[in-house]
Amino acid sequence: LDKLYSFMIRLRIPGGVITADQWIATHEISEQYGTGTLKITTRQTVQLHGLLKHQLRPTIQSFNTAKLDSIAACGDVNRNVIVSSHPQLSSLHKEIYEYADKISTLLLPKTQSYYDVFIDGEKIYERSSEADPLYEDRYLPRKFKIAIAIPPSNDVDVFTNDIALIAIVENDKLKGFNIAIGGGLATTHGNPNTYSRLASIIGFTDTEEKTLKAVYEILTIQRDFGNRVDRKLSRMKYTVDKLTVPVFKKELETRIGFDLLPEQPFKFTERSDRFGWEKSEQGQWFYTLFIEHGVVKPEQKQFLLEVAQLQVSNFIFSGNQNLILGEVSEENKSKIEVLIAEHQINKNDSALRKNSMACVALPTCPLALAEAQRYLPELVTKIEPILEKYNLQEEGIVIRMTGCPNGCGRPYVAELGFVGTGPGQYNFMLGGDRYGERLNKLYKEKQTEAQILEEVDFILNRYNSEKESGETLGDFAYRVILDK
Ligand code: SRM
Ligand code: SF4
Repeated sequence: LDKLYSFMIRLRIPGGVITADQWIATHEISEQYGTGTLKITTRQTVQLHGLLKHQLRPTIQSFNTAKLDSIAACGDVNRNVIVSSHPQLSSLHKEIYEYADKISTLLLPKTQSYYDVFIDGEKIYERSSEADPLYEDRYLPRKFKIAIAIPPSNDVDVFTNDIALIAIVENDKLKGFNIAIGGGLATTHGNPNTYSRLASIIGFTDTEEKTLKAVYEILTIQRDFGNRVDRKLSRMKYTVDKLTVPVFKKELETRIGFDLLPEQPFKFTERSDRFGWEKSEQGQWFYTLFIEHGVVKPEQKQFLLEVAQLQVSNFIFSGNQNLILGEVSEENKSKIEVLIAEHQINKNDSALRKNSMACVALPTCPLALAEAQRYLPELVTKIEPILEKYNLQEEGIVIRMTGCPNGCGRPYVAELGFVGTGPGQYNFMLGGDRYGERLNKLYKEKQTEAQILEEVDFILNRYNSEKESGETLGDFAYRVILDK
């Protein structure tokens, strides 16, 4: 008798947009083959857990029929390309969003084995079986991540990616992208050679051809120079630091055959999602639903199924683990409003909760040392009264938790970050800025819940009485509390 292996499947959805029919398919597949739970990830896609080994092929085949795949959602290849998810914030969203798809396709491994193993040669997408000039016969030394941010929003935490593209828009025209390299968050407890790093901006590209060429060749540099001996030190951030940023840039310019232009000015002024209804310049409506840590609750799942059945919107996953019902016309908006009321979807969640993010951790993640998505809601409930005590309940403080130092919930760019060290214990990270442009620092090691709450009370008390006008908690803590 074979062991009853159970698997997790993660979809590849560049830019995080799917159709209503694809949502219905995902819903049905999760019911038929998974545990019924749908988890929206920090990289704009969904995961299904608890798939038994013999159900893998029918699951992947069902996704394939819905034109969804999980190719390169894991492995030492380029992962899901993410892009700022609020189309109502920029009239150029569609144009910029299409880059996610183009980059994802450009960097897909050419192997046919996914189809051979899971689909039985029955192809929905036509794929060639040519040699793979990018991954060759060795793939990359490690996973690789790319994000595209559309200022003023940094909802994708762009600088935490191996490649960060920042769209530069002037007079309603896309001028090009600032390119940054070498972001990455994971550390390993007890290994001082590992560190989090924000990507360094190396220049600007002003055409699609040049941008795609630069992106592609950055991967070939990592392929050729990355560390293939120690997987703990094999992300591109270490390659960038080993070569140095100027040498990496020089090597890139040699490979692409042109010089990068000087970086262009930009400004991030938000990172969180815009909840509720918002209208785009084109007159379409977008409804952002708060989904705590991406775990779609049963009543939300039923609501979303009924919305999908109306066929009046698409479904957009945000990098903050939330979901946007997009491109709704004026006349169809009221149909969704009826369902919102019927399912009592609008909850009065605090600003802190809406800005919280947690990774999966226990019980499914084999690397978890502590709870995260099952526990952070409880910790937030205990912090809320402290915020009220100091009249800070309107503050959109970014709080994040992960069950281990890999950083899947990006806790190292939170204002209040908690990184699991063991059961019920967390490293308390403090002083990241609100918009994801500064890493936080270790404030207190191995804190229990009681210690965390005591520290939070101490910090919020001082913040309330000593902050400068307009100063965010992260900036205050960095200026005043952290021992630099
Ligand atoms: Fe992650 C491994 C979940 C975003 C850094 N991550 C894992 C695995 C697959 C555990 C494993 O290897 O066995 C987790 C699956 C748990 C489960 O039970 O489902 C897992 N990571 C997640 C997700 C689902 C967290 C979430 O709650 O949303 C995110 C899925 C993203 C996606 O759709 O592709 C997720 N992981 C991230 C991020 C954040 C990001 O990319 O923006 C990071 C930090 C950024 C970075 O890469 O530097 C991240 N995950 C890791 C690492 C450490 C990589 C490294 O550089 O060392 C691992 C472990 C590894 O690769 O060896 C890991
Ligand atoms: Fe698992 Fe650690 Fe990632 Fe959380 S941060 S999902 S515990 S690997």
